[in-house]
Amino acid sequence: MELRGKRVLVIGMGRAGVAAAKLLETKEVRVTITDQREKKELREAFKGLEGRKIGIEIGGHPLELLEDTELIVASPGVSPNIPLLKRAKEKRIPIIGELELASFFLKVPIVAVTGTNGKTTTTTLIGKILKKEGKIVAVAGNIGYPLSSCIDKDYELIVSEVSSFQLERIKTFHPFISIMLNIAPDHLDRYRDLNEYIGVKNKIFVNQKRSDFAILNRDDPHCRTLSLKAKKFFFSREELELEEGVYLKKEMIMANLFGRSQEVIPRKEIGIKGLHNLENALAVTTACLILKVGIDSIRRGLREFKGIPHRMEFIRKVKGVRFVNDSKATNVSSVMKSLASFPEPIILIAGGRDKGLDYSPLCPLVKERVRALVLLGEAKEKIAQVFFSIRRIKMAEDMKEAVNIAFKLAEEGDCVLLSPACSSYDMFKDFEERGEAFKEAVRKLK
Ligand code: UMA
Ligand code: ADP
Repeated sequence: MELRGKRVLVIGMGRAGVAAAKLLETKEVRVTITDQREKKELREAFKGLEGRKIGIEIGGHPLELLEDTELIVASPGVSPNIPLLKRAKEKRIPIIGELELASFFLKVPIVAVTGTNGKTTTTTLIGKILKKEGKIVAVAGNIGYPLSSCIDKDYELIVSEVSSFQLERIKTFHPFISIMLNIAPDHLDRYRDLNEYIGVKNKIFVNQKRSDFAILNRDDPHCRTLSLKAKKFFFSREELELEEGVYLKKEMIMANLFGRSQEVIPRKEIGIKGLHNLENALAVTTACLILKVGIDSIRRGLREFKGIPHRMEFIRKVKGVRFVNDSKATNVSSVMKSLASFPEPIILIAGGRDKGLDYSPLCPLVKERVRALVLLGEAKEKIAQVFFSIRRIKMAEDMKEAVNIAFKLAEEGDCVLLSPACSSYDMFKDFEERGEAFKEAVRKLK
């Protein structure tokens, strides 16, 4: 799309919006950026835009902004239901996302990673292995480094974490390799129902051609049945042998790709632990083999990578009680994986902003593994309703109180686990700030 000289409106002055506006300005576009927040909350954004020829409208999104706008770039966190976007739709002004904008200018192959859980872990590990192999690779997207910041740099390849919010607004975005890790209910405060969420996730494949690849989780009912144009490779931790794909056979990761069968690494040598991380490791192996990475680099990467903070992160042991920070578990499905990963009785700290999810699938695991729940945030009453008849529940006002209560409830040999099943935006800037608050409170325990 020729954008030079066009009038483009960017909505949202967070990481994605600022990167998009800067990219557009360098491409000689007449760009305005708008945010609902006030100046004092947008210091970082203003700093990022300093010295640029970019119009700025803050404290709301007046409809007049649409008057001569020819294209809108909306940040992922901006709901399609805000009045400005509804009006723009009526006026048939094209609306795209920052990911789509970046893809107009990207000339290098993209490995795109989506799914409900495991995106950041998988994206990060693929990036690390490719770097080990000497590739000049950007690790970008929903992981926090917008794709718009990758343009006109010397990258040979981009590994991008891709969210449903980003996929919602693509038209031409075209990955060479797409990875779908799994599907479980999430973001049902944004989507009508699970089907709408799945439809958006599937958009990752729509522009792929026969010469592209799709890496799919064979053990996930949704991924198993996808019919695609791209060449499909499955990974599986449940099937003993795949005619084509990467799988677990008697504790050994096996790869059967491009007519070659080989042992990759014994499962126990993988640095990231838990069944869910095994799935991530299988997806990573598949992607790296498609990209012709040497088997030694793959093995080294799988061994050395120990995971990322805020995902089942061990903090410390106090009086025989283990403390684990899983602040990034922002949906029910990821909490299920965490609960299943710990052999010892758990004191579960959960709650935050509800995403329209049903918490009842957690009941069997809560019954089996959880000694007591400590709840906080906007969703605490909703969650308490689900579990009050099966487990002891305590309410907390803030993270410090939650940690103190959990410690009191714990017995020697227990695990206190922060795994919220909710987003963090009711009490914190993001899941990282929530995880840090947990760690701080744990550090202060005597
Ligand atoms: N805003 C408005 N009007 C609105 C709504 C928001 O002006 O109606 C403004 C806010 O005041 C704020 C800005 O928009 O200033 C925030 O935009 P944003 O929420 O899109 O956040 P960014 O900082 O641009 O970060 C986004 C992604 N955020 C979301 O999808 C919510 C980041 O993913 C991503 O790393 C970043 O772009 C770079 O690509 C975060 C995330 O939580 C990690 N993602 C969700 C998830 O993983 O579950 C999808
Ligand atoms: P995402 O970027 O998709 O949110 P992360 O790698 O950040 O994924 O992990 C988020 C949460 O999901 C963590 O709590 C982690 O323990 C859990 N998780 C990671 N990988 C998987 C997976 N493959 N299946 C289910 N849960 C997972």
